[in-house]
Amino acid sequence: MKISMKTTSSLPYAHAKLGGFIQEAPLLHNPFTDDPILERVLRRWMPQNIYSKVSEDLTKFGNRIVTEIDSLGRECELHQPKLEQYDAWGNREDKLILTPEWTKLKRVAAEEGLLSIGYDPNIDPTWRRLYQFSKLYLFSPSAGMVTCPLAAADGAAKTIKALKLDEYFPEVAEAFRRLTSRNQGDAWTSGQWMTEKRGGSDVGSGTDTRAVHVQGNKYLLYGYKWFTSTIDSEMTFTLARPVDTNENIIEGTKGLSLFYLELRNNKTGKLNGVQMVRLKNKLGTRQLPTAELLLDGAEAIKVSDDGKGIASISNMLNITRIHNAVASIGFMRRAVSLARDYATRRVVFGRKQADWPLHLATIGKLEVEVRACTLLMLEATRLLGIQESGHATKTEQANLRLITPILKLYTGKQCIPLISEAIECFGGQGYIEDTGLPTLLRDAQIMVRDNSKALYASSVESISLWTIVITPIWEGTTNVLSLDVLRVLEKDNIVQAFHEHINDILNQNKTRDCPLLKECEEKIKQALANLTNILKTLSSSDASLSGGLNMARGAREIAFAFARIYSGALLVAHAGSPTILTQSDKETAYRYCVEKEPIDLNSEIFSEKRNAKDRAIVYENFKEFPSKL
Ligand code: UCC
Repeated sequence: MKISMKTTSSLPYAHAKLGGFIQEAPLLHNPFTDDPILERVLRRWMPQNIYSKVSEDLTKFGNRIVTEIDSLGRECELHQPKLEQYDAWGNREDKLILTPEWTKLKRVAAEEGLLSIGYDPNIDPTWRRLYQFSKLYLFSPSAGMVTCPLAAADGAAKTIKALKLDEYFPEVAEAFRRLTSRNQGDAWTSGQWMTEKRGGSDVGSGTDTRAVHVQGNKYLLYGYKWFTSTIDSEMTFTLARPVDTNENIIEGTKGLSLFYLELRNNKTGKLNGVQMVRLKNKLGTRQLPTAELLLDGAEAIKVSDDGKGIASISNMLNITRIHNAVASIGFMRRAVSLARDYATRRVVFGRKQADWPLHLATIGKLEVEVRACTLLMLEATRLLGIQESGHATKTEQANLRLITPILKLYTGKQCIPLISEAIECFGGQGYIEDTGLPTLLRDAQIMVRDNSKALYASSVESISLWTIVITPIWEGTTNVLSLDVLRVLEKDNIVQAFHEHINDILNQNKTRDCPLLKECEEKIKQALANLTNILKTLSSSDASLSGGLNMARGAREIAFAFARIYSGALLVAHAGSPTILTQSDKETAYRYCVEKEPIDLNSEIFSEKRNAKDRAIVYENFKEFPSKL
C-alpha cells in the first residue's frame, strides 16, 4: 500500500486559529419580492391601478427593510429602554430613556404611512387596509417591536372613528390627526391600558381603577395599571369605574367606561398624574417599554356611555388582534425565508440541504402553513377595508367579526412550533450564541454584517422567539379568544353567513377540472357540514340532543375548525385563479386541505362526562385533589 506523506506545512490546521471553513450565513432578501404569494394575491384582488402603486411601494419598502430598517430593529433589541425615576437630587422624574433607533423606527413608521395608509382619504377605502397590513407584515420582523405602539395607535384611531369621538371632543380630534400623521415630528402613537393586578382576561372583574368626576366629561383617574406597553406613547384609551356622588361604584362589566387621556401635559411635558412604578422584567419584547403605572389623579375624558367601556374598547381590541396576527405571520415568513435561503448555502453529507428530500419536505410543511396563515390574514384585512368603505354586505360584516379572533388565535398558536422547526433547520448553529441564530429563540442579538453586500451575514437574529411567544398571549389568550368565537356564534345567522362566504370563495376556483382542487373542495365541504352539524347539536334546546354536551369545553376545536376551513377555501380559490396560479399553489392547497391532519370535531370533545376524567389526569398525585369543577 502506498502511503502519501505530507509535509507539516501543508497540514490544513497547522497554523490555523479558526480552521479553514467558514459557513456561509443566510441572507435577508427583499421581503416583498421574496414572498411566494403576497404579490400574486394583491394582483388578483386589487384593481390594476391600485395594485401597480401598491406593489411599487412595497418593493421599495422591502429594499429599505433590508438596507436600513432591519438593523435599526436589531439595535432596539440590543439596547433596551431604561427608566430613571429620580434625578440626582431626589426629584421624581420618571424619565424614560429610549434608544435613538427606537425613535428613528417610529419616525420611519410614520413616514412610510404604516398607520396612516389605513385612513388616507386619497387611497380607495376598500383597499387601503389590505395595503397597510401588507406593508406592516413586511415591516414586522424587522421593526424592533415598534409595531406594538403602532398597533395600539391604529386601534385608537379606529375607536375614534367608530365612535365618532372626533366629532364630540376636540382633543380627541387632534389626537386622531396626529395618530394618522405622516409628519415625523408630529405623529403620535397610543397605549391600550387594560390590564390591572387581577389580570388582563376578565377585564370586567379585574378593573379597579376609579374615575372621579370633575366637570362635564372630565374625570380624575386613580388606579394601578399592571401591564402597560408602549408607555412612550403620547395618549391612551383606558377603562375605569366612575364613582357616583355617594362614592359608590358599579361592579363588573356594567360599571366600566372608556376614558381618553394624554400621558404628558403638552405644554410642560410633565406626566399627567401618572407615575411609572417600574419597567416590567419580561421574558422577551424587552425593546418595548412596558411598565406598571400608578394613576394618581390622571386627568381624563370619559368618551363612552356609562357601562359601555368594554364594548367601546372592543373596537381597539379587534384591530390590535389583527396586528397581532400580522406579527405572528411576519415572523413565520421570515423564519421560513431564512431557512430556505440557508438550505442553498449549507452543504451536509455531500449535498446542499436543499438537495436533501427530507430537508425540503420539512421546509415544505412550514411553507404550506405560512401560506394558509397569510391568506387568512390578507382576507381579514380585505374584509376590514370593505367594512370601513361602507360597502360591506351583512355576510361580509359577520365574517369579519368571526375571522378576527380566529385569525389571531390560530396564527398565534401556529407560529411557535413553526419557528421552532425553522430554527432546527440551522442545526447546532441555531443553538450557538455568536452565530446570532439563538435569537430565533430569544431577544439576544449578535449581528455579523457583510458590508460589501449591505445585507446581513446572519440575518436570522432579526427573529426572537420570545417576541413570538407573546403573540398567543397578547390581545387575548387562545382560550379567551375561542370563547369570543362562541360570543360571535350567538348572533343570528352567523353560521349561515359563514357557509355562504365559504361557498363564494370556493366558487372563485376557476380551474374546476383540476382533480387536486376537486378533492380539496370535497374535504372543505365535508368539514363545513361536520362543523355545522355539531354546532346545531350543541346549541339545540332539545336536551336529548345537547344533554351532557358543553360547547365551551371544545371552544378551541371549534375555533380551529373555522380557521382550517376558511384558510383551506382561500388556498383553493388562490390555486384556482388562472391568471396568477402556479403548480405549487395547487399542491399547497392539496397538502393543507387533504393531507394535513383534519380537525376531528366528534361530540366526545364536548361531553361534560370528560370533566371528571380530565380532572383525574391533570390532578393525578396532586396534594389537594379538587372535588369538582
Ligand atoms: O392591552 C394590551 C396590550 C397592548 C398592546 C397592543 C399591541 C399588540 C399588537 C402586537 C403587534 C406586534 S393587552 C390587553 C389584552 N386584553 C384583552 O385582549 C382582553 C381579553 N378579554 C376579552 O377579550 C374578554 O372576552 C372580554 C374582556 C371582552 C370579556 O368581558 P365580558 O365582561 O365577559 O364581556 P361581555 O359582557 O361578553 O361583553 C361586553 C360588551 C358586549 O357588548 P354590549 O355591551 O353591547 O352587549 C360584547 O358584545 O363588549 C362586547 N364585546 C365585543 N364587541 C366583547 N368583545 C368584543 C369584541 N371582540 N368585538 C366586539
